[in-house]
Amino acid sequence: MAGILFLQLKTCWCNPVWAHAGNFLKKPTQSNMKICQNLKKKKKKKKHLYGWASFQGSCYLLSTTTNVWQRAEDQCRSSGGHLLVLNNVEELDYISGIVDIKYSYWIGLVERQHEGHWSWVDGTDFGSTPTFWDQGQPDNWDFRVNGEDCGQLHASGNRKRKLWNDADCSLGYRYICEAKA
Ligand SMILES: [Ca+2]
Ligand SMILES: [Ca+2]
Ligand SMILES: [Ca+2]
Repeated sequence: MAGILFLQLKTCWCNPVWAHAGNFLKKPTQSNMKICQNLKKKKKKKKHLYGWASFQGSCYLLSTTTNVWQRAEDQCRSSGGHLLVLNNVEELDYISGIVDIKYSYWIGLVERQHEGHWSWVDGTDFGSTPTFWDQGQPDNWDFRVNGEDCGQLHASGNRKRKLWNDADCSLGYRYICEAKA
């Protein structure tokens, strides 16, 4: 078990593609720094190792820039991942603890065919995962010309479990990528 965790950390902290785009949330531990430096066989700038989050076999990357939903998903794909897929409440609570609460973040939730037909970008059966819509959501707010067909974690005023909102896919928000460790 310890061996598996070790491998996950190594992958998460050292993948340069993800690290470059990272949000520098927390400093790596001394041991992680050592692992990375040994792996790379050369000294890396510290900032390239920051911003990594690892949980239950996944690596997460929180963007610091905004993008429309599809571009956000494309960015995640080009880094070997996809927008965040929330498989269980533990994952949501973990993410809720590391996001900047004042921002909304795109996740891998999208209504593709018709209203009410939500799906996860990685093919996970939407019906198999718990839902956490914020109060009154999804409302497909018709003030927006395009409707609201993309899912996000809703900004909030205090640190608690983040809830979901449907939003206009053509608006720019921060986003969260997920990749297998
Ligand atoms: Ca997941
Ligand atoms: Ca909608
Ligand atoms: Ca909404």
